[in-house]
Formats: sequence, C-alpha cells, structure tokens
Amino acid sequence: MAETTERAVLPKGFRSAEQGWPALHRIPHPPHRLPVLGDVIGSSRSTPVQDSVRLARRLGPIFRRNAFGREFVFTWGARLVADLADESRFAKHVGLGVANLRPVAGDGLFTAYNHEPNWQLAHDVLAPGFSREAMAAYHPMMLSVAARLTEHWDRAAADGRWVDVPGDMTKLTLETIARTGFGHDFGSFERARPHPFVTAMVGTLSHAQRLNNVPPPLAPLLLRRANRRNTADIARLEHIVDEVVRRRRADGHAEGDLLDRMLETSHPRTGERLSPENVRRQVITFLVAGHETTSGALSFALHYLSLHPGVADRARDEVDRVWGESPEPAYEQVARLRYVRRVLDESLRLWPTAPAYSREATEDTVLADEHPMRRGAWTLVLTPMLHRDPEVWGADTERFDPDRFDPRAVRSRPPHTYKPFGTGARACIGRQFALHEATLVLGLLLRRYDLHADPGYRLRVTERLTFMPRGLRLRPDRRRAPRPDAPGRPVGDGAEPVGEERRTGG
Ligand code: MNH
Repeated sequence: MAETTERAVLPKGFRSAEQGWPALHRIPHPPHRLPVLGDVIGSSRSTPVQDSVRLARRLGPIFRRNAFGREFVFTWGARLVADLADESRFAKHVGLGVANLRPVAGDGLFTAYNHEPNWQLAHDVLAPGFSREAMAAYHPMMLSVAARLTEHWDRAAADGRWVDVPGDMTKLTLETIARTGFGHDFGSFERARPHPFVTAMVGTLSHAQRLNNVPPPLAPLLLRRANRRNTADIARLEHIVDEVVRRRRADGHAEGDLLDRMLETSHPRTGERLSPENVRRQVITFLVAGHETTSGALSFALHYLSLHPGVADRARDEVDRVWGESPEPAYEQVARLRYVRRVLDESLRLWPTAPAYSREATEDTVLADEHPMRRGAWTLVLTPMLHRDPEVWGADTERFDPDRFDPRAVRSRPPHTYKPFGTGARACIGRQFALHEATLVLGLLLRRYDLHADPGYRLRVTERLTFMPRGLRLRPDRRRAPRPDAPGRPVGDGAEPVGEERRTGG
C-alpha cells in the first residue's frame, strides 16, 4: 500500500534527463554545445517543433537537446515509439508545453497529472458526451454552424474574393464546440475580428510555448510584460467561461451536452461531482482543445486539396455518390466518406496539429531493450517525424498521398506508427468528434466549391503548441451539383448562376 502511494505521486518539478536516463551518453545531441546556454546555436524560438524536426533528421530516432542546462530526450523512431505505447510501463507525462498550461487549465482533463483524482472523475463523467448517441445529437448543430461558413464563402465566391482559411476554420470549430458542448454562441461569423476568447487563447498558447525558451530562473524577469499579458489573458478566458456557466445555471439544463454533464452528472459509481472550480477548468480545456487543433487539421486538408486537383476530384465524386441529392447529409452519411477521411488522415500525418506528446516510465525499465530509464524519466514523442519514419512510410514521406490510408495499406503497417491523437488512457477524448466534424465540413465544402490555390503561396507553419498554416488563403468557386443519372455532368442547382458561367458573364 505504501508502495502504491509512493508510486502514484511523482515529483512535479522539471526532471532533467541526467537524472532519469543512466545511459544518456549513448543518445546523440547536436554538435557545438555551449556552456549554460546548451544547444541554442541555429535554433529557432518561434518554431521549436519544426526546429526539432530538422535536428531529428540529422541525429536519428532518439536524440537529446539541452536548453539552459535542462536536458530533454526526443523520440520518433517507430520501434521506440511503439514501446512507449506500452501502458504497463509508460504513461502520459505532463511536462514542457502541457505543464505550462497548468495556470490556465489546472487539473482539467488535458493538463491533469495522472495521480490527480479529478482526471478519472472527469473522464468518467464526460466520456458519454462522446458516445455515438451524443455525436448523432451534435450532428444537426454541426450542420447549422457549417451553414454559416458556406454563407460566408458564398459571398466571397460571388465577389471573386479570397477567403482566410485558418481564420474561417477557427470561427467554424469554435462555434461548433461552443454550440454542441455548451449551448453557447460566440457570434464569430458576425464579427470582423476574432472573438476575444480566441485572442486570449492564442496569447496563452503562445506564452506557454515561449516559456520553454527562456532560462527558468530568469523567466519572471525576462518575461515581465509577457507574464502580465498572460495573466490578463487568463482572466479574460475565465471571465468568458464564467459567463457561459452562469447563463446555463440561470436557463436550466440542456439535454446531456458537455456542460450539462459537468454541472449535473455525478460519477456513476462514487456519486461524486465536479467542483465549480474544476468545471471552470474543464470548460476552458474543452473550448480550447476542442477547436484549435481541428481548425488546423481542416486548414491543412484544404491546402492539400487545392494543390492536388486529382485528389479533390476523387473526393468530390465520393461526396456526390454517397450524399446524392440530399441537401444535408444524415449522421451516418459522414462516416461513409472513406476517401475524404483519408485526405484528413494524410494531412494529419504530415502536419499533426498537436505535434508532440510526452511519455514517462512508471517503473525502472529499458526502452526498446536499449535505453535504460528510471521511474519518472520521460521523453517527448515527435509525431511529425514518427509520421515520416522511412522504415514505415517509405522513401517519399513528403509526398501527399491519401492512399497510404486505404485499409490494406493501414493493415500492412505495424501498430503505433500513426499517432495524431496521442496514445493510451490519456489519448484524445475528442477524436471521433473532431473526425466527424472535419469530414462533414470537407464534404460540404468539396460538394459546394472548386478550391483555387494562390499560386504565390508557400506553406509556412506557425507554432503555438499547435501547428497552423500561416496566411493560407483560397478562392472558392461555386460549382453545380451533378445530376445523379448523368454522372460527371454538371447541372444547375436552381440557385444563383455559378462557376464558369458566371465568370464569363453567362
Ligand atoms: Mn484532443 C488530448 C490531439 C481534437 C479534447 N488531443 C489530446 C492529445 C492529442 C490530441 C495528441 C494527447 C495529448 C497528450 O498526450 O499530452 N485533439 C487532437 C487533435 C485534434 C483534437 C489532433 C483534432 C484534429 N481534442 C479534440 C477535440 C476535443 C479534444 C475536438 C474536444 C471536443 N484532447 C481533448 C482532451 C484531451 C485531448 C480533453 C485530454 C484527454 C485526457 O488526458 O484524458
């Protein structure tokens, strides 16, 4: 008993790799290490993950970096990552960027330490909010939010204007999680500027990332103004969610959405409920985790669709075939878009929008029979590189090819080689939600528009713990729905003149 108690509670402070990895010398690091500063030469502060990806290509499947005396181990080789997925010896590690979010998300689901009782409690209370039945109930709400997006894109198409893809996808996904989870409307599509929730969120995510790039003892001094701004951002987020909760308490409950579960549902076995402070943490967690990464996933997918007309045509044919003439797809018709889903899978392979997760040893062990680790030692899994391991994905890993995800190809790969949603008990609870929403929206957009790329655009990826394509814009063009009895032949849908006809003056 004493043993299990001791095992359950590990120290929370930063654990440098020297303490946990007895054979650290075997793990390569970049040349030209500086005293005190560590491996800062040539490193980029605003894109730490892409920076690590560059190093990973040179240093191999496991390597280390040192920043201001703190030593980190990075892992991406498929064999090593598969071993880290063993839940009997490893668990989620709350470290680095995730730990930096503790001031805002506390013991909410994403940032909770494994030993904190509120993790299991909230997990058990909220998991039914992602069941099939719950998802089917969200589907009509997702459709109505998507209609706001297409109204906006229709106007842009009519005027021949560009659309701001990440901006619009963020409006869409924020409204979707707010509406389905919390019965709330932020009015994003009616605003010229992002909602203050989004601005504050972007601030805290960027701040959490930046904290990793300064020597910890100097952080209070160097980041005085940034810290002050961050405190204000957190206060803004708390103020906004308190208002969402206050309104729900005043208006009474809504049939089993996430907020209803947070406020009304007690644990099925223990009868315990979430405390008001914890509810606040969970609402922030779900509003943030529930939209930023899905927005990025949609944006990258649209980028690749605009660059690969062959892929877009095939995806569009599938949408036309599966959805037919029904003006709005039924819940079951979304999962049947198998090829659209592969487009999404492949986009998340190249740009997993939550690009890393950490694992710690729960006992003294040897990673992949090679690297001894003491209990509590941890490593960061670099997902973009796992998804580019040539031993798994072949030589041309940069090529965008949704067929990598056809069922036969998937079966031919070893398990644990594709991890955009993390792994094990602490993997993403919102995975089905995100996949349903993103597949639905891609289907709707493909059916309605041809997507024209900006010929001058070169993909640049912004990091704020997440990945997002910077400055991506597309020109949507209304297309006409094909008549089911004449496959491939475009006919009018009774709406305004569209496509080629309109642009040439009809
Ligand atoms: Mn999500 C955990 C990626 C969409 C809510 N999410 C994770 C993790 C990854 C992840 C990776 C594991 C992190 C870790 O091990 O430290 N999530 C994604 C991606 C998308 C996504 C790539 C979209 C695409 N996530 C969503 C949505 C929601 C959500 C949508 C909510 C509606 N995610 C969570 C929560 C957790 C999580 C909550 C923490 C789960 C837990 O620890 O129990």
